[in-house]
Amino acid sequence: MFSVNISIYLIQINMLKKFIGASGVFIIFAMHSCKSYKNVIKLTEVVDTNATIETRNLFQKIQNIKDFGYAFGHQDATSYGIGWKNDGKEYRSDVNEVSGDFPAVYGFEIGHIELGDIQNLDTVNFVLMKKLIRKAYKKKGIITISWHPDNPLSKKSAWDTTQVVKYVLKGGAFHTKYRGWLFRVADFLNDLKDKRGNAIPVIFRPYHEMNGSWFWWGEGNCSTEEYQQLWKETIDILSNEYNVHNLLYAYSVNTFQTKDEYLKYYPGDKYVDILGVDIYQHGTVDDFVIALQTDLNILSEISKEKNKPFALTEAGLNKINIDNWWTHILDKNISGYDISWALFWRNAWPNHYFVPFSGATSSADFANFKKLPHVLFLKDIKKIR
Ligand code: BMA
Repeated sequence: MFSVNISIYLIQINMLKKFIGASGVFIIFAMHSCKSYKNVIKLTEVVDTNATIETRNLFQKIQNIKDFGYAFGHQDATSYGIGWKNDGKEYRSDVNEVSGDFPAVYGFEIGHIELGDIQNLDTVNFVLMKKLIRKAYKKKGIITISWHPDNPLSKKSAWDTTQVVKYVLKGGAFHTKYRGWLFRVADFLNDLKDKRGNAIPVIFRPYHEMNGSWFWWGEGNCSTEEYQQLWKETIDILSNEYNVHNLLYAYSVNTFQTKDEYLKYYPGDKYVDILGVDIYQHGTVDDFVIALQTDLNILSEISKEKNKPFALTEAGLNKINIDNWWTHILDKNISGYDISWALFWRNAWPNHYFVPFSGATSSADFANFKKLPHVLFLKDIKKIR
């Protein structure tokens, strides 16, 4: 109830601004005389102090979602699926074909935008991606973007672990090059506009799984201080220099054992909006369940301490070869936590998919999973503000 009031309040401020033009003095005066102003600011405080109203509203919505359940997300949901690839004319999703509704959360990946390429590292054309982002947003979906930038030194992929972070930082030999990369990222993000020309709010999730050693920004390939500096400089450059104000920032750790491990690379409360964790079932069900319980218990605690929402920012079991995985393994072990969403990885090839397609094992269970009242698909989150 309180959050609804806040949204209305912010909309009123916006309307007032439009009505009285640039005269902020009146607003400040009015605010000072209003006791709840401090609360409004506190609750809608996000990393970017100049974040747009839509971005702040998204943050509020993410916090409200958990009161209803958790939102279901899929990476590249509308870009391709098993046996099809979006040619720009269709709007489909394996999720919709199996369950009768589209995901609530849409993951997109901008790896190779930094190179000025026309398509991302997974061959999704960037013009098409923008179109799909606009469409998902128009339908009231939530957009999250990951970024697997190439190694700036070796020019190989994000998985090339040649040490480079220290050279990318301010004063380093590759800093100018890195700024050029961020310029392209900013250009892409600033071009995400709705019909009215307002920037589409996005949950940006760069430099994820840093506690693993497979990316150039990962464990053992840079120091914790270098990682934190990379994170801060990236945000500062995007927001303060390249005027990107439509982002919430998600810090996303690979499955971990302890609170200390989770916070080892944490760049600070002022630089993180959402706490994330990536957990896949690579081995047995028992191992997966233990990982979910360990990590989500710790994250619940950190989330409360820091007053920040948390999410399962990547998850899945490749090929989902267990009939009742969705209802009996996944949902049973995550529905008791206050996560805002769970995003499942991409349906890339017949041996690399994380959501069932028509006829795949677990399709029937997925349809039942979708029907659970606390599992929120697109039609369900439309109602949440
Ligand atoms: C990985 C795999 C890769 C892909 C990368 C970025 O998990 O799916 O094939 O290139 O994510 O999307």
